[in-house]
Amino acid sequence: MIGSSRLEGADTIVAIATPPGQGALGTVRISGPAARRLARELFRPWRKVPVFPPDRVAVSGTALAPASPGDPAPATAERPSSVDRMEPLDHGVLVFFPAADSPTGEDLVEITLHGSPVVLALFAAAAQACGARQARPGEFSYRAFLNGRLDAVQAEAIDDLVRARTAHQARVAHGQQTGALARAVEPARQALVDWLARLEGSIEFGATEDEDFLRRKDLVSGLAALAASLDGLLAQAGRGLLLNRGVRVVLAGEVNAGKSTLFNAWLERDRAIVSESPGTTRDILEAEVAWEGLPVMLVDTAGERTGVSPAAGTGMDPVEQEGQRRGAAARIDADLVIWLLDSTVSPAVPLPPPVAGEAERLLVMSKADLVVPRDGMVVAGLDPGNPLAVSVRTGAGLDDLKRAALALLAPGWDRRERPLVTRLRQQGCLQRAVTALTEARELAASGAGEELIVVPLGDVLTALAALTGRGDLEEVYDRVFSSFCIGK
Ligand SMILES: Nc1nc2c(ncn2[C@@H]2O[C@H](COP(=O)(O)OP(=O)(O)OP(=O)(O)O)[C@@H](O)[C@H]2O)c(=O)[nH]1
Ligand SMILES: [Mg+2]
Repeated sequence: MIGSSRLEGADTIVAIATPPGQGALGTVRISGPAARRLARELFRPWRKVPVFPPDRVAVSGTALAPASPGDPAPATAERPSSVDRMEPLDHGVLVFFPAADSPTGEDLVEITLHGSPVVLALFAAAAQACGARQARPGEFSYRAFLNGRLDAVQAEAIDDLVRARTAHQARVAHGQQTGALARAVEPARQALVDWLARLEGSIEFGATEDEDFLRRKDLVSGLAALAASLDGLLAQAGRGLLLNRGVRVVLAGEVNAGKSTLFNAWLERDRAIVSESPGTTRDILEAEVAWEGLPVMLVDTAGERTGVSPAAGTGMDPVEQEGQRRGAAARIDADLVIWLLDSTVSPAVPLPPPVAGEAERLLVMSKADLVVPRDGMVVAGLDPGNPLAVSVRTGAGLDDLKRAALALLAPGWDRRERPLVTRLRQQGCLQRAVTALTEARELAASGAGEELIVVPLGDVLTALAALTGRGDLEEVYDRVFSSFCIGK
């Protein structure tokens, strides 16, 4: 299985590790068997060091690049570098990590130079001229995974951490990076290995129920407890997945209802044009905010003119019609539509029917500061006892609306929760494990033979191993013969 084998015979890869564009600093990473040689060819330390590059010590010096850029012949083993003459490129700092404890599990060099895209590109090209290959996306982490430095969930967590858009996402990703999910699953996995070992022992040695290492009743309840513990992880998976991908909330409603005003208020900046003339917004405007740590893409759209059918050609500006068409499309892509109803329009205009596939609507009365609440404000779909009313002018109701939206978007959301399952892949592995566990428990409860029960239990173990990309069935066999030694 790939997770447990070291990566043999790998080539050496190079990449600029910092984002594109200018910055104070930029880092080039080189990983692979030739990393040490490349460090010597591409970097001249300022101070004499007994051995260059020293392990895990930052060394200042001059980075070099080929003197005459051209089309160098490919490097070979005898003549690894095709470059004969190097010239200074920039000053920088080099750190060498020997394979034994490097992040990738291979010799790794990180050279930090000034953050000039040109300098960094020339330096990466110099490494290639000396025999390295341009790394593929994610290849450093992939090598770390193949070399056992990371499990699959940890590798995903690094990706999540780099992509985190809210502090909460970053904290959750960091938890996963430390192996929190693998640790949470481990007790269940251990228990499972134990059950499998007992069952295998019983099959192998023909032990009967009286020999008290395998009572059927205990097996059934043990498997139920295992399923419950994995179910607990799955229960948070929905929120973990939401945290990872974020949600889309579309602001919709009649023209002039106050959508753009609310959009700006939630963004805390003057992003959309607001005016008292109806039909101001035409384009779709998007901006991301964090609600209780959940990334929320807010989408402002063109207002509707109920009763005015765009198709009927009522003389409505074609640009506005196009805006409405785009707004309707945005409501299909949404996770939630907040539909604003202008409190000052009385009686409230009828709601246009939802477009096919439109996300759930949350109805809200806007401009609450302009009206005295009165009994007549009953609108179809609004809870008459508890209409959500907001005023951006006074700020009234804005937090309640956010809470109501969050309750619909992510039931049970609590920013103190750190979900361990944040990806569909992880959820799928756990789901497979629970399904197979259920099957095994049912077999056990119905009195099926042990040789039948071990089949789905093996599937559970495979699913859990797939979760982290580690472990295999061999472990079970080790346990059978090492810890069960039933008199040969
Ligand atoms: N008093 C008061 N006025 C508001 C409130 N919200 C919006 N308005 C005003 O209502 C008018 C329309 O606001 P917009 O935010 O442009 O409305 P919209 O729904 O985006 O309008 P369109 O883009 O034309 O569909 C502006 O004059 C706002 O200042 C509010 O809470 N209280
Ligand atoms: Mg608007």
